[in-house]
Amino acid sequence: MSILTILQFPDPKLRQKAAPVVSVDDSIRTLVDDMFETMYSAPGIGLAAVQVNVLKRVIVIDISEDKSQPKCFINPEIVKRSGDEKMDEGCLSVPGIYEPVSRAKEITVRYLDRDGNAQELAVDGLLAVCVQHEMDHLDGKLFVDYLSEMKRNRIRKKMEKIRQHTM
Ligand code: K2U
Ligand code: ZN
Repeated sequence: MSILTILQFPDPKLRQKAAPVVSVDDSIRTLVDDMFETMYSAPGIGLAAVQVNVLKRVIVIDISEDKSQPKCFINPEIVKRSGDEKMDEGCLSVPGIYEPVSRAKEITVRYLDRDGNAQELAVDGLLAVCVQHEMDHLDGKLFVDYLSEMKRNRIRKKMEKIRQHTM
């Protein structure tokens, strides 16, 4: 297994759109395993393939305290959403920034699991937030896009300054 490099905002590669997975084969399962290892090492509770510069519709999530609930969603689609809830969000591609974002409170998501089986799952709470956050990544959307332009520019400048100092 490998720890992959996580793209950092404002890298334009984070704005790429991922393509559907045609066949859930061993190469996809290796990607999933590498994404879990990368996510746990960050540490984070979610990761989308676009964040590691892979343009496939794959996300991994584990909101448990003890890495006991790994969930992989391939070609995820939200088929039902209800309510709305505001929650502070962070992102491994925008480290150190946490801002409130409104999203659907409950969602039902259809996806393929790591064996290629079709699944449907109704979720709420942090898991629902995370699924929506990661699915945005697959379309090149970041949680900072829900903030004001002024806030987003301030975050962009901060990240660029950090990047210059670490080069
Ligand atoms: O996309 C990512 O970078 C993963 C996020 C998942 C997340 C998004 C929104 C709200 C919570 C989590 C990272 O895990 S952000 C780091 C983090 C870790 C634990 C709890 C909250 C945020
Ligand atoms: Zn993120």
